[in-house]
Amino acid sequence: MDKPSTDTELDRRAISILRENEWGDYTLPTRGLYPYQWNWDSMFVALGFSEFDLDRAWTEVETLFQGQWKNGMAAHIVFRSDDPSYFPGPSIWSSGQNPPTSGCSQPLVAATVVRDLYEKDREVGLPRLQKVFPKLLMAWHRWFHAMRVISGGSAIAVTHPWESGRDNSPDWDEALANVDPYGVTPYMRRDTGHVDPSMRPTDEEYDRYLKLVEYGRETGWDHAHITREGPFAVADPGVSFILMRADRDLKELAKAIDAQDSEKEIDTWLYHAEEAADYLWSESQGAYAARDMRTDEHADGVSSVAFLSYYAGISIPRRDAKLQRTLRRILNSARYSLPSFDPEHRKFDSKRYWRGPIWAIVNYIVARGLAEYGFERESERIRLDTRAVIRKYGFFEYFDPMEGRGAGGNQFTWTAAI
Ligand code: 9WN
Repeated sequence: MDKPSTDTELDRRAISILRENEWGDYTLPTRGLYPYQWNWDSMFVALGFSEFDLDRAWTEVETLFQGQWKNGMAAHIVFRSDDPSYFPGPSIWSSGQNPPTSGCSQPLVAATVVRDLYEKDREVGLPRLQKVFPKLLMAWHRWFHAMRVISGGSAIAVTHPWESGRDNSPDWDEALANVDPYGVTPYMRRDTGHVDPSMRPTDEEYDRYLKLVEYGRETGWDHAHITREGPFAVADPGVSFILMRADRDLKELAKAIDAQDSEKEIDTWLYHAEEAADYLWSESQGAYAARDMRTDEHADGVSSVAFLSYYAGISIPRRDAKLQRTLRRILNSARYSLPSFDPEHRKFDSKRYWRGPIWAIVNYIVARGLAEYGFERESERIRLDTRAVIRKYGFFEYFDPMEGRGAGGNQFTWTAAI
């Protein structure tokens, strides 16, 4: 691929990747590797489109909700066809939905993006906001707060690593080790036919991912049951902080359309935000860390999503001093920021997916939160490093934080969107 050398060229190339990956009213994460609509990918894509085609941006949001379940969940993948180049496809998930979807959700960046689109042009945005608001609020946010909370607690669980969007993060290692893969139906991976296997999750992880899908399917996708009783439930700083931010943005949207009852309901969710953050805080690591809800054990390493607390609107001075020290240590230990996992940890792997590589979308939201709290230097460093690796290597799915090199899929939509 041509390597763009100026920002204008970089922007032009980014726009053409968004256009090339359009698939009618929605956009593929990249051709070949991911032939369907993915939930949070689409929302970042909408943000990218909003820079030059606001109408198309709203359409991207609207199509995601075609895959919304009656119980409110916006699924993590919407399958409008059955493409043999991706596994697991619609028949494995067997969701019983039309269009077919996967059986879990993904980080809820939607309300934040919808607010951004609305703020770009309120007149154009109002009728579209009014239509999408009940789906977002009445349904999806409420689904998370009802179905992914274990009664008596405030923490938000993910019940499949795919729901976190950070599939093979070390954050799941201990909890995943407790998922017994015995008897998983034999299958053939497709991802490793597109991408170097050393950059992807291992077969042992895949067996467990599939076992969790089989478990969900056997319950008839009873989400409350899966959260309460299933083999995997981990409180994730990523999903939790992104949801907190989305709740705050949803509240502003409720004000914009004068939905007072909704505002009150959102307040009841926000009331538990600090408590949910408390559950994630690990004093020994000086950071927010994933926590297994079956054992109450914290993951023993720091992921980049730990620093999304600012984006979430959570700032607790006695913790923030420590969190900033941890952030500085991590920034100093990689040539390019922000590694998805602590480079000084024994589990760090600079090339393997969510165990070290840089992801432009996470960089964007972490940097946005840091800037909002006045950490301009750190935020700017993350922004410039993101641009530097893209400029040097191209619009890859993720990047090696030590060498900067791109990895995974290329011509990647969300990287172009950012
Ligand atoms: C499983 C599409 C998706 C992203 C996820 C990323 C990866 C899928 C996979 O690709 O996950 O959902 O098959 O590897 O981890 O965040 O949404 O880009």
